[in-house]
Amino acid sequence: MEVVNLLPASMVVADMIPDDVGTWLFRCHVNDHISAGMQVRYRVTDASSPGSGSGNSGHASHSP
Ligand SMILES: [Cu+2]
Repeated sequence: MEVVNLLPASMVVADMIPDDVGTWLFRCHVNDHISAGMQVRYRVTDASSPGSGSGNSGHASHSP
């Protein structure tokens, strides 16, 4: 599942298990929300690879 639909004033908790390393984008698909900053990049690293332990992470929330 790549997209979760939310109605105004609703929320969902979604667990994500990455299947590839890299920098990924997490964002809302509502243009006004994107303009307001509701998007974040996050980095998935290979925990078994030396020196890859500290990647960027982000936190985003959705509100009406
Ligand atoms: Cu939004």
